[in-house]
This record gives sequence, structure tokens and C-alpha cells, in this order.
Amino acid sequence: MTLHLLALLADPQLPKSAPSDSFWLPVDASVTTRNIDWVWDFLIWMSVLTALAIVVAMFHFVTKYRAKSRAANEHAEPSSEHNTALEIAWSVLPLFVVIALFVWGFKGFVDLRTPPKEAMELRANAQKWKWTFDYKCARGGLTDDTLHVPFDRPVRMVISSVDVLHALYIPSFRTKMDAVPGRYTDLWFQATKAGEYPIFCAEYCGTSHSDMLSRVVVHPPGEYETWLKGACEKADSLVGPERGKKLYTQQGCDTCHTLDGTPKIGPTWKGLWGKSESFADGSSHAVDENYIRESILDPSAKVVKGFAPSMPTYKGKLSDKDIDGLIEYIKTLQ
Ligand code: HEC
Ligand SMILES: [Cu+2]
Repeated sequence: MTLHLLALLADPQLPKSAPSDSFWLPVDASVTTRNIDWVWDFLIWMSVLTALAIVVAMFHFVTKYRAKSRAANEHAEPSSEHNTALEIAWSVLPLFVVIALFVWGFKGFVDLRTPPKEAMELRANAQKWKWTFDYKCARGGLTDDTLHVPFDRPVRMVISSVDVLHALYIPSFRTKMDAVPGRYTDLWFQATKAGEYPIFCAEYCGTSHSDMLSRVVVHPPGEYETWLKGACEKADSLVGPERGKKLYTQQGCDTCHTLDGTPKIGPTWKGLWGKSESFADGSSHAVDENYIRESILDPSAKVVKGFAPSMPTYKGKLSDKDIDGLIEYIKTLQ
């Protein structure tokens, strides 16, 4: 960290070598982290030095001017009123420090908010309580609950939410952005180290907020394309219950529906197929293909008794093949 500080003096814009793991910060793995870690280190060391200076001066004065006796105390000399040179110095010096901090901070902020034009785009979707990421395949697309990115290529994430406010937070890239229902937001990064780093939701979004975890996998040079091709082929080839089983976790159905008979946010899927479901309005209906399809595309059409209508619609997110797969999967859960 000290080296880091020295490098700051040499080149305030971009240090030559990014720091690795430190006591304060998680490993940094994006080009955008550098400006941020600088300012952070600078601030913390400035604060430590200032605090030390104040405390040392305080002890010094406390001992130096300690009253020798009660009588001496009563006849204490008045102190001088002010010292112009000293007062100007302690106002102007910090002013320069604060201006420097502003310039570095502002530059870092602008860099962080301006994705390079050639950045590749990926979609991040937030829902209670899961992140999903969309990838473009040669044919159609792929949704996964892990973020996969190539090494050393700028990536712009386009973020949205289907329900409430969430925030995509990738500490190792030092970047964070709100996911807002009905609006797109974005952030960008360029990974500098292959590996896996955690992703959090940084906006309190309800019961399972703290479980809204994912990870970003930075593929070593050249391996991202291989991964994408394989994952696309696999996603496309799965049919029937296998496809449904995959979607159950990939699409986040598992955040609200269990397979073991216990209700969660939504009813369990165990024993769902073929039973007669009762609804909040007093009616009932047999659970068949059409009922499940409707529950997925238009969840509030029939609200199951005892549950809040909190399921998001999957219209436009799931294909017919996906819905077939989910129906087939639910059939197997007796
Ligand atoms: C945010 C929580 C949540 C998520 C995520 C969610 N559901 Fe639901 N789901 C519910 C709730 C709550 C109900 C019951 C209320 C209703 O009928 O709208 C429900 C009801 C259902 C029903 C009817 C169940 C019954 O007992 O009659 C089906 C089928 C269903 N969901 C399928 C899915 C599928 C498939 C997914 C994933 C692609 C999914 N759900 C994701 C909350 C969720
Ligand atoms: Cu969240």
C-alpha cells in the first residue's frame, strides 16, 4: 500500500501496476478499480496522519501547559489571540488536498460512468431474489444465473429489474448500479484477472435480500467463446423435464417455490400436478397444462389461496419450449 501511495505521486491518473489483495479491499480485477483504490488509500492515510498529528499535539500541550498548582492556575497568562501565518497555512494546505481529491475522484467517476464504445453488451435482470444474465447465441439466447465475461474486454452491463429496486454490486470491479423496475441502467468494467468473484445485491429488497448472491466468472483469454458455444448448445438441446429442471434454478423459480412440500413465497411444486387448486376468490381449478401455462405467463389471473400475488410474469422471457419443459418437470414432482 505504501508503494501504491508513492506511485500516486508519480502518476496521479493511472498507476502502472494495480495492487493485489489488501487488508482493506477485496482483490481488484478491473481497469476501473484503479482510480477508486487510489482515492481510497489516499483518504485513509490522510485521515490516519491527521488523527495522529492531532493526538500527538494534544498530549504534548496537555503536559507542557499543565498547571503546576492551583495558584498558578488562577494567575494564568492570557494566550495570544491569533497567528495569521499559522491560520492561513492550516486553511490553504487542506484546500489543496481537497481540490486534488476532487480532481482524482471526478476523473475516476467519469471513467467509471463512460463505457468504451467497443464494449460488448450483456443484460442483467434482477428479480426477488436472484440475478439472471442473458447471452446472445448464434440461434436465440441463453439465460444463466452466473455472469460469464471474457478477460480484458470492456463489458457494458445493461441492468433492469422485474419487481423492486435492487443493485448489481461487484466488489472486485469496484462498481455498483441500481436495478430499477421499468428502466434500464448500466455499468461497465474490463476484467484484468481471470477468476471468480462474488456478486451481491446492494439494495435492501425484502426477505431474501442477503441470499441474492451470484458470481462473475472471468474466462482466461480465448475461453469465453468456447464456454458460450457449449452453453448455448446445451441450453438449446435440453428438452422435457430436463429443461424444466434447469430453468427452475436458472430463472429463479427456486427463490419462491420448493420441491419438498414446504410453502415458501409461493406454493410448493411437490404434488402440484393433477390436484385441485383453490384460489383467493373462492373458485377452484384442476392443475393441468393450461393452468400452469397461465400461471407462468399471467400469474395474477388466478391467485392461489393463502399467497400474495407476488410472482412476476415470465411473458417474453420463456419460450414455448421452456414452458413445455417446466410443465413436464412439474409432472415429475409427485
Ligand atoms: C417472487 C416469487 C416467485 C417467483 C420467482 C416465481 N413464482 Fe410462481 N408463484 C409465486 C406465488 C406467490 C404464487 C401464488 C400466487 C399466485 O398464484 O399468483 C405462484 C404460483 C405459481 C404457480 C401456481 C401454483 C399453484 O399452486 O397453483 C405456478 C405453476 C408457478 N408459480 C410457476 C412458476 C415458475 C415456472 C416460475 C419460474 C419460471 C415461478 N413460478 C417463479 C411466486 C413466485
Ligand atoms: Cu435485491
